[in-house]
Amino acid sequence: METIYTETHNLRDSKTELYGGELVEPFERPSRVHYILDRVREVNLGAVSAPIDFGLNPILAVHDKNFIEFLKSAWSEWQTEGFQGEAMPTVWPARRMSNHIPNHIEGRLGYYALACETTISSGTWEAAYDSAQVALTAAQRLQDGAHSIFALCRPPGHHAAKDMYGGYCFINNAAVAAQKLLDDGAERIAILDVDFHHGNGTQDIFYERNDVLFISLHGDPMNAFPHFLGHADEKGIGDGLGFNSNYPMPPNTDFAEWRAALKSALEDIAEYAPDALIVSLGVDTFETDPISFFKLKSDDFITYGTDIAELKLPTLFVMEGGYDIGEIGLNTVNVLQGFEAGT
Ligand code: OKP
Ligand code: ZN
Repeated sequence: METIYTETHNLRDSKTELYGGELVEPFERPSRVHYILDRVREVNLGAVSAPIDFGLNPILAVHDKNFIEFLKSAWSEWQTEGFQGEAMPTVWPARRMSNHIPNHIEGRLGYYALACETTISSGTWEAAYDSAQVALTAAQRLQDGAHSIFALCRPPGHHAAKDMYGGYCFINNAAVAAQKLLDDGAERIAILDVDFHHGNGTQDIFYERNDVLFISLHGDPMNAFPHFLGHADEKGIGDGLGFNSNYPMPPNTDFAEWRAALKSALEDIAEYAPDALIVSLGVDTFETDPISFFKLKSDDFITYGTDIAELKLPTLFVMEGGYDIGEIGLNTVNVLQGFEAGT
């Protein structure tokens, strides 16, 4: 399997994350991808190739233009204010407040953020832009006939909605890739989100549409980030009704229970008969992930990779989360090798 990768991700190197009331070194850090790339090379998974630049239009096909303009200019606006730390919101349009978009950067941060742990700092936009180009290049490979492809995206994307960033995400890489496949002739795309966290951004983008089936397996939002989306009763609206499925699961969910949800999701995908499958691949379901509460073991990642291959669909793996950095390479590449073993 070929991997699409660019070292530009290193430009996303923020120094702070608000966690437990402290500013800590971010869990989502450059070394995550270094460990994954090391493992890709160690097992000779396949070629590692640079992305092609598809420009801004495919990003604007799923994101709000003013939101993208905001992401581009936020860091320089913040610096212009003379602030010394990284950019983070301190105020939100909470219940019963106005939805006018403020002029001041502090107001616009609150308007466009869905969470405040994720700072904007030097290089954030450049890295997020290239992360989307990695996903777009991977989509192009599927269009060119590849059966599977690995988009080693960083920063991740699945929490980014049409006009919201947060949860370490800025541009929704999986959604941008799905929209490219549709715009270039696909009729139906399925997105399977196996990251520990609910893919609220992807759900938001496609919630009223039936040309993308979105299915997410995740920690119950009653107990886990993003806390305000990802319940089982969110089924889509309008044309999208029946094309969104959530499988929230409780603390300490083990692989047997998780795999039962996966099997149900795979049946729904098979019935939908998409032209291609996009897997939002987060390995923060691992038993020792520092911010998550599922109990998957390293070998389980091989097993479910093989399960996914049984669909026999052209498959694009998009990297999302995973924060036990010592094992992130093993667990991620286990999914890809499991998939290849089942192909
Ligand atoms: C991004 B991705 C845990 C706080 C969690 C944000 C998590 C973002 C996860 N106490 N904060 O889905 O892996
Ligand atoms: Zn996650």
